[in-house]
Amino acid sequence: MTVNRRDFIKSTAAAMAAASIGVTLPGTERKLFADTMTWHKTVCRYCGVGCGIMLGKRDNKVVAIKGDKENTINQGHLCVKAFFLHRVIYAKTRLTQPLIKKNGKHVPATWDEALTLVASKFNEIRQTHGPDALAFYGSGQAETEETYMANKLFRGCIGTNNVDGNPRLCMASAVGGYLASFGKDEPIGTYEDIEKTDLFFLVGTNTAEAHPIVFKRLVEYKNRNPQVKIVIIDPRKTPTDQIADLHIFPQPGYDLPVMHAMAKVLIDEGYIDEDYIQNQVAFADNDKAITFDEFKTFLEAYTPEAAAKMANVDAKDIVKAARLFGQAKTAMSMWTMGLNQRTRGVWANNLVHNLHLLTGKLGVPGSDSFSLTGQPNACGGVREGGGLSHILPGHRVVGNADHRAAVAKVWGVPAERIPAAPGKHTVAMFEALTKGEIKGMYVLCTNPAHSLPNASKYWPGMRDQFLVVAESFYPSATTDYADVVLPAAFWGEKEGVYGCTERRSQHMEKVVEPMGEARWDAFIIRDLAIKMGFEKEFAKYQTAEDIWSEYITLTKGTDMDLTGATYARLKKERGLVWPVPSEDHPGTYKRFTKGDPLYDALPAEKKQGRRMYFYGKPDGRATVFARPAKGPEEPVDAEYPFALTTGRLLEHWHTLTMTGTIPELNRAVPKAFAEINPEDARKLGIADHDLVVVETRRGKLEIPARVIDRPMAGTIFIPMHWREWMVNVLTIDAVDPGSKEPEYKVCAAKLRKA
Ligand SMILES: Nc1nc2c(c(=O)[nH]1)N[C@H]1C(S)=C(S)[C@@H](COP(=O)(O)OP(=O)(O)OC[C@H]3O[C@@H](n4cnc5c(=O)[nH]c(N)nc54)[C@H](O)[C@@H]3O)O[C@H]1N2
Ligand SMILES: Nc1nc2c(c(=O)[nH]1)N[C@H]1C(S)=C(S)[C@@H](COP(=O)(O)OP(=O)(O)OC[C@H]3O[C@@H](n4cnc5c(=O)[nH]c(N)nc54)[C@H](O)[C@@H]3O)O[C@H]1N2
Ligand code: SF4
Ligand SMILES: [Mo]
Repeated sequence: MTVNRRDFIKSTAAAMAAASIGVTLPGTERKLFADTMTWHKTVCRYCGVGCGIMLGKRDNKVVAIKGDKENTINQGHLCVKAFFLHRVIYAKTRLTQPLIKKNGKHVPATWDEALTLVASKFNEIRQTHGPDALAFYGSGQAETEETYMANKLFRGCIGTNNVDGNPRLCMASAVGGYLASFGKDEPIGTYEDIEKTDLFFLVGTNTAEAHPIVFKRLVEYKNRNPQVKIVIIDPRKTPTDQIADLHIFPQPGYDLPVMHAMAKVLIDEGYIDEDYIQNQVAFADNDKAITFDEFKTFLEAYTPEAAAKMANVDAKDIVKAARLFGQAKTAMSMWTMGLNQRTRGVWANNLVHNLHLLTGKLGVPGSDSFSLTGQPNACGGVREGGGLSHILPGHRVVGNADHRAAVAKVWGVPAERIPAAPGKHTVAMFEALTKGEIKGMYVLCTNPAHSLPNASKYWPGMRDQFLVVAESFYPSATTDYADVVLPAAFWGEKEGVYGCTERRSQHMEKVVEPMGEARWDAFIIRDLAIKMGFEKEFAKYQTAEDIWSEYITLTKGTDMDLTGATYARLKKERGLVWPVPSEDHPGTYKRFTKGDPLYDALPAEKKQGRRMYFYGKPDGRATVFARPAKGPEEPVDAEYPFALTTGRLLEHWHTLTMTGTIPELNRAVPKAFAEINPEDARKLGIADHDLVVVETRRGKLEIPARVIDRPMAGTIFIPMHWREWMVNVLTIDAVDPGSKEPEYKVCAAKLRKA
């Protein structure tokens, strides 16, 4: 069967309202083998939406896939990538044996040879250069159990906080935003709010292509309730745009003033909730407290007219957006990389939270400031599991001695082993690798040679230092540089837990044995640890449940209490939304308010007059921030007059090691392109499909043009997926000073016909 992109779109349009997003209907499972097939419950391998999947097995082979109808998130639906996911298990590019680089070439090795080599190299580096000469670079696609094992080995045994991962490239600004505004990471509400809201505020998210099942729920809800409004702020027209009541197109990197101006209109026109503000909100400049009046004074610079000039938009639209937000009884904001991947990503997050705090549209059904998560376990494994250089499992921080002691105790290691200072964040880690300060690195479930910003700058470090890559597929941009490649069991071949956007942890069943000699990442790390001499600390882990059960003891009594989310329950239920402090607890829909066990346990005097208490803040008040409206690190200029932005397409996943193995998806979108606005194309004499050269201060890329009215004039969009057209030779590696997240979403470029 050949399916092209148009067929996809047409066939699904016939099936449902979410026309262009390729969502399958429940019940479209294969009837073939129905009699001898067994179905197994798991979670989608791809995005942070966290859809439930059933895998059909016959003769120890996965032969079918369908959405899990009992799962509340997707209710049986799947998007197009997921529909082909089971076939990725059997891709020809699966890596089935360990490889060691000899004379510049990868040659097969036994597990014992490979792990002995890694253990001796890591021990030698540790002894000669100290623990900080080693690093672990992980992933929001790894299971919680896998990240937990790596964390224990690197921090608790080797003794370095050089533990970071690709959520730094993705969710770090959202973490920073939640911590600063509300005092605790992760959203307050859940997907349940979608069908209860009056207004969606979508900022810097191409929901239709990147979170299709969320988009589908939004579309269906709006179809049933046409009065529901959708406001978008995004410099690009995307399929998400189809459902917008209002779309504001700011210059990439210049939307902060738009949100300030919206706040100003909300205040000036009386849409704010005085009572809410008085009882649960504080105001601050960057680091010092200010009064509400001082905040109003700050906003004087952001009249709609002034903001419109800064962002190059229409002032009337800003006023309209603010009024829609103000008039709606409830509002739900969603955003993703358009805000996070910016040198002021944390501030951008704060400004969305500001709108909710000023209007009291928070902590009630239908209202939330709800960050969409990119990867399937960025929340679970990394934000909750402590997979960034400054955090520890259970929403703990490295800088806190009690937190270190609590973790060390459960790990059975001396508390002093975990250093008090945070390790290196991603970009700094790869800089240190390139300078030779880090001499050995373990990469798990991510492809940094392709996905890092300004990637080519970091290739020499990967090439010259001792690089170990655990991978399910071969080759990849990163395995090319690896001294040792370890074949990892893929999704479906291993058990574990993923935690998605809405604080929900879900169990994935192991359905089939791994291909060839591939092994589960968590056990690879366990066996490496044992070979490095940490038998006492690691020999006890025999099952996935052993690891999870230990991990959840570290969440007891924290804001993300998972004590009640035992394997026994997770195997039966469709996930649990923390806090879930006991085995009979149903999970928590809204945080910081009635029904949240931490709120309910507060003394009455603290809750007096307050419907929300932000217990992560000393005074229980959330913060509205007066953040200056800073633009991008590299503004356009006469020499580099175009804003280059990068991102995703519906059919493909990141670096194509998975979706690139599916012919149907490749046929739908076979190669990369640079989206160029027709007005720019005309001026430069560029026609559709012409080869063009896009050049930045860091590199040059020859790529086919796609002349289309999607990016606004002056902006170029290039998808991130293809190695042959690697856009990260162009992107800038400047990071947000707070979150250390890189600014993938905007840099300055020039453009010409090739
Ligand atoms: N199909 C598919 N889905 C995915 C993924 C995938 O690879 N493929 N990856 C997953 C992951 S890890 C992630 S992080 C998410 C990402 O999900 P999204 O963030 O939704 O996707 P992107 O395409 O990276 O960028 C989103 C939008 O940001 C806009 N943008 C750029 N600059 C600005 C700006 O200055 N201001 C505003 N307001 N918007 C701006 C872009 O125009 C783009 O439409 O997707 C997840 N889902
Ligand atoms: N230009 C540009 N660059 C970007 C972004 C952007 O918007 N623009 N977005 C950034 C963001 S948000 C993200 S999240 C990153 C994503 O970037 P990466 O994480 O580098 O991309 P993936 O292709 O998802 O890499 C996952 C790797 O893990 C392998 N793998 C799959 N399953 C397993 C497994 O079970 N075990 C092991 N050991 N390996 C496995 C896959 O084959 C693949 O090589 O990219 C970032 N880079
Ligand atoms: S929306 Fe995300 S989680 Fe759901 S099926 Fe698609 S890729 Fe998987
Ligand atoms: Mo991401």
